[in-house]
Amino acid sequence: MELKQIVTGFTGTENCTLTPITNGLINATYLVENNESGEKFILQKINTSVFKFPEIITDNHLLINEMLENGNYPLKMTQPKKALSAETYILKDENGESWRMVDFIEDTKTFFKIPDIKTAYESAKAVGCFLDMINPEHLPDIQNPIPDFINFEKRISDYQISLQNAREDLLMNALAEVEMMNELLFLPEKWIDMEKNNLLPKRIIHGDPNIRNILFDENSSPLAVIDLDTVTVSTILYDFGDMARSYTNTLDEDDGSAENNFNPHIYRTVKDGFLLNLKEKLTFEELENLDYAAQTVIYIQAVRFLTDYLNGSTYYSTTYNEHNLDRTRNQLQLLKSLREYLNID
Ligand code: GN1
Repeated sequence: MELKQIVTGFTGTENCTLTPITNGLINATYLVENNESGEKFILQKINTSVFKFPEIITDNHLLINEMLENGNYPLKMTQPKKALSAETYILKDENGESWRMVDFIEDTKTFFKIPDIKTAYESAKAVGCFLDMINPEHLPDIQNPIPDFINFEKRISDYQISLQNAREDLLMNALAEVEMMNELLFLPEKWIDMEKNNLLPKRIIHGDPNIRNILFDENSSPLAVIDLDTVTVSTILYDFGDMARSYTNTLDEDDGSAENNFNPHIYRTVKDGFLLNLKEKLTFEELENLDYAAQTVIYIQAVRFLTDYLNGSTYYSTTYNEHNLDRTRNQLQLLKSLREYLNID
């Protein structure tokens, strides 16, 4: 019922066909097809327990688009759509849920895993190009959509609180993972120190450049970098690390089977693609710490999944009890394999 009102609020008619799209772990997404005009849109219910101020998302999105439009950006961008009824990009339904719409880019596909080396290179190049174009103009105007999203000190303290409060059975299931977290705690500690000592320049970053957030054409060439919800000001090492984390994984993110799930060729390629536009612009510390960043962002992602598991899985959408534990295992296996490749212990 509410959905019809929302669709009408954006398109002017309730005569639309809605198809759910399962891609992200946070927001609910639908493809909306206007049966009268044939136009297509993407409609999302914003998870407001994560994004407390949804307006920030569209404010940032519009600023990013402005920067891309002013540059020679070779990729497409999505445009937020204003509601017809009000001067706003966010509509609230009668349950207080927040909705936003962006236009739909035709003839695209997405991947959950990188299919081959070429796609890895082109995707990393696309993200590098995106980051190059959105810096540094408007840096002071970008708002932080999720407080402490990239605050690793807070991530670790949240994890420690979850350990103290976890149900006994969940804790017992995760003993091996908790042990590995303890052994590698020095990874985020170094990051926290570098930030405290201002060694990492502040830049506008994407915040979630995983493979699911790139749209490809039929030849698997990147067409658009999407999902600008997490755009914020932080270190660019986060984006490199998250991209490396997502692209090098040979398994689905929730496949916890103990195998080597890291692809070293893709890792080297991702670095090359990422640095193509950015190499001359990054500082010595940034360039020196790419391998370290990849490890640390994987570690933090594992911490986030494990924290959620121990808290009873309230943050990430899950379809079975051990889902977040499998995701944790997948990340820790990836981290172990990356460290083996880098010849560390
Ligand atoms: C979430 O929204 P989605 O599914 O693209 C998460 C990312 C994680 C990712 C792990 C706002 O991304 O930070 O890296 O899951 N987004 C948020 O798959 O927490």
